[in-house]
Amino acid sequence: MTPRTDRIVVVGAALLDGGRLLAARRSAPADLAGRWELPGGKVEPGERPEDALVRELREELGVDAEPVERVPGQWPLRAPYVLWVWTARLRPGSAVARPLEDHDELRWLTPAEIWDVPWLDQDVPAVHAVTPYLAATR
Ligand code: DCM
Repeated sequence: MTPRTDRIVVVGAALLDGGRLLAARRSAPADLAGRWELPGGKVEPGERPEDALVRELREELGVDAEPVERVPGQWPLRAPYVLWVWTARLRPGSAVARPLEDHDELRWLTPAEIWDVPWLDQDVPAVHAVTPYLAATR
């Protein structure tokens, strides 16, 4: 048997607005429900990760967003998934973010509030990596 070395990239957005970070509470699946994440999802075969990010934010939050920069690092999720994160911002005229598919609540967190929500365990290191970017967008 050949060892499985391929990974499937899950993109996550550090969506920033006015120095706040958007956190999304998952409503499904049951083992993740109630925990908070950087919204995003799986990159489809042949899809650019940045395009997947824009698509996922449109599907999940109803917003028109643009990726700004890749946050260095990658964080293992349940195999074979690995999380890559981009900072992102709302395009002018975008709709207001609202939970549509996999989430039941959203919060725009100030730097002081970042750790007020129970993030998914696997998102915690990514959220740490994102915190320096909050000050930069104020
Ligand atoms: N996932 C995660 N953290 C994120 C985004 C996604 O742990 N910030 C996980 C949840 C799913 C998988 O990645 O197991 C695919 O995400 P989705 O179901 O949103 O496509």
